[in-house]
Amino acid sequence: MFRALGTVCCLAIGLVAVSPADAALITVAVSATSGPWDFNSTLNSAYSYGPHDFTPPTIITAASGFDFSPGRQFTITYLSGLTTPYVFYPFPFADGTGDGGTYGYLNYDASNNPGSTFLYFPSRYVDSSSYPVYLNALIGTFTDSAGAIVGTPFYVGNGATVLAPFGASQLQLGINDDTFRDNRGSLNVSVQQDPAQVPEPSSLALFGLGSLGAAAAARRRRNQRLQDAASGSPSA
Ligand SMILES: [Ca+2]
Repeated sequence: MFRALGTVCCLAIGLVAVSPADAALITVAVSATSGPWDFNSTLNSAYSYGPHDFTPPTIITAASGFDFSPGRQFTITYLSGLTTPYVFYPFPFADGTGDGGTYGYLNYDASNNPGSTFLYFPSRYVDSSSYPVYLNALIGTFTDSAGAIVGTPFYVGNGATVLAPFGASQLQLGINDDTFRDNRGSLNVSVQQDPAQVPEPSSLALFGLGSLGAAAAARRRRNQRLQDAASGSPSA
């Protein structure tokens, strides 16, 4: 009977589906004046860009329900909004391509090139396989809780799917520019994370019950063998 109970419980464990936790999804605004990360002599000192006139990045943390464990996936999607790299100039979209309007040199290939300030853009530190990365494109990076870059900053543009590197505790978003104080506008961006597959409490309970059943069956068989040995009966 105990053996049968253990078998039933073990079968039940196999039949209980894992249940997803709630998906994390938020919509955030990224200001045209936001740099994707801060830097100074002690923070991200190897990742400087422009004359440092940006406002703080948009920061997404675990407080919004996201899991920054290594390898967890984040999907970043441009929803709406426009920015300008100069006050009166045409409006680029999140990929920096602009509206193709009056000032045709929007789509400026910032990539690994210096700007009019002779200083570089955040795109200098993005994997070059993403080039060209245009002026005012949306850029992201994972950081630790102090804002120190973890892994490699990445191009987002109209959307990107990225994996959290080891040591990450937040995701930061900003704009690819050198001089930020003359920028206008903002982008609306969604950040989504598919739920991790975690066992339901009921399956955990069944697992415990199954273990108890199996242990009881083993104990009963052991006791039976001891009794059989004491009585001289052959053991099964
Ligand atoms: Ca600018």
